[in-house]
Amino acid sequence: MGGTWYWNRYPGARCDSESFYYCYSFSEELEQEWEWSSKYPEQPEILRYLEHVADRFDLRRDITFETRVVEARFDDETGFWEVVTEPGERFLTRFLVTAVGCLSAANVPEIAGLERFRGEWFHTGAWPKEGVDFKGKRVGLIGTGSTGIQATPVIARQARHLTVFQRTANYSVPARNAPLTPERAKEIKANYAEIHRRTRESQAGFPYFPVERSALEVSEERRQEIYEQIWQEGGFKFLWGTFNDILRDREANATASEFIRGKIREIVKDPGTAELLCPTDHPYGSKRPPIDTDYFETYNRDNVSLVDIRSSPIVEITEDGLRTEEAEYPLDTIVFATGFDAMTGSLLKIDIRGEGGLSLRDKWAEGPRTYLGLQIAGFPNLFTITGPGSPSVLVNMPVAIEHHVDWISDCIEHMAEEGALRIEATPEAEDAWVEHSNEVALETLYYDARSWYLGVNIPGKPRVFMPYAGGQPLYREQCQAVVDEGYRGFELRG
Ligand code: NA7
Repeated sequence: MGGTWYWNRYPGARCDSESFYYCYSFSEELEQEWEWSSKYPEQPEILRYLEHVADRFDLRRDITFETRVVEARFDDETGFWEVVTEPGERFLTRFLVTAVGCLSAANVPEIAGLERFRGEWFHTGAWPKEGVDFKGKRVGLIGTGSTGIQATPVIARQARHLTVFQRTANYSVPARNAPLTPERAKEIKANYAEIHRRTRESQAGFPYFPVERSALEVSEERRQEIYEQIWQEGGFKFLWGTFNDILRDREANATASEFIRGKIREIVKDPGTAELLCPTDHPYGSKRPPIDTDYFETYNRDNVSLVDIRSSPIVEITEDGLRTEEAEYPLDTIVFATGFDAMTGSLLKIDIRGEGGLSLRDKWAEGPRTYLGLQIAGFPNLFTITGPGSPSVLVNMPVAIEHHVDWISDCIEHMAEEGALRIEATPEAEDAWVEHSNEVALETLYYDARSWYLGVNIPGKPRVFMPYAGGQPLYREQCQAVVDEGYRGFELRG
């Protein structure tokens, strides 16, 4: 139970969206009875919330655990999907809805020698339930994405020594986590309807009021004041609540990127380490922006060192540690915070076959193609919750998920009313959506980074910008227009 929040139980795992809007909005009772402890809850608390939801709505009886789906085949004649699980059990279903997660297929890089390592190694996205004891250990951590940035300070406090292997320096903004005071919790509970409304109407699913100002229209002094104020507040607001062109205009972005680099140089005492930690090869926000608790501060500890594997790449893992081109690092434990085969990885692990035996792996060989991120031409009655081509990972996830769940449920209900048994995106609608998605992505700075949004982190994966970058309002408007025009772009058959 809990998906992402079941598997990612690495030290420091917590949500980067605030608890009161990283939650479900479908039940007022649930909102009122659940008590969040803090602004950014830790993984165990989110998992407890998801378990509570399952119990409260009596969902467990409808869930089969410990069941890996390996195949799904559409039968042209009967119009049913046949779903096959690992032990070979078969299920027939009219509709197949995938909710396999955008960031669930762990990426353990192929580094020579891992099999002969005598210590222990772990991927953060498949963390052992019993936890890992770092006490007295020399730990190596590979990866400085959101996960590595959350895990570093916590592991550093436990380990004898922590060596962070960094390929790309990353921007990060302090989370400023704090307990939710009873007054704040009360205020939130009194305003949930408004909070949810704002999350649905905003660009990225956060309840902040939209900012209309450009970073380039204010004076240098005012700009610094705004950055400083929101840096002190902390969180994603630095991207969405400072200026409206940080993700669209290189010059505007440069002011935010430089502000963060200035903060890194202020925080990190050793100038050489500070320079290594300063990102210079991509604009802030063009990769998923992490938020942190004491990440940069951690490099001031005596038991933490940073190794630049961009200038001196990892060559191999030995029996006793890790060797780069320049040096060898003896280690007891290696932590891979190396991310995921994002957006398509979990779907393509399943052998999905549509009409005429068409394989999804073949169809997506050059990158994912969908209509609205909800359906794939050639795969009738298959719906993909937060599929590629939808805002998904660019939006606060529960908001994106609930939108899709509602859209899909309404669609199936509409079909029942109409007596339709089959719905399928037309190839023309899919082509137009892919074209539109590419156009809106080109208006942003997302192509300026080597990110998992583009699949660059996985060797051999096609370089395609996978989420929909047009923002929630435009996306929701189009999903609604499609429905209003009688499911335009879909073919419905009796
Ligand atoms: P990310 O954001 O994909 O970060 C993975 C990190 O691991 C990143 O710093 C990578 O460097 C690094 N990496 C990946 N492969 C290698 C190899 N082979 N060698 C060295 N370093 C490597 O994953 P996260 O788990 O941090 O975050 C994923 C999302 O989950 C997050 O954005 C939230 O939405 C939740 P790179 O930058 O590619 O040079």
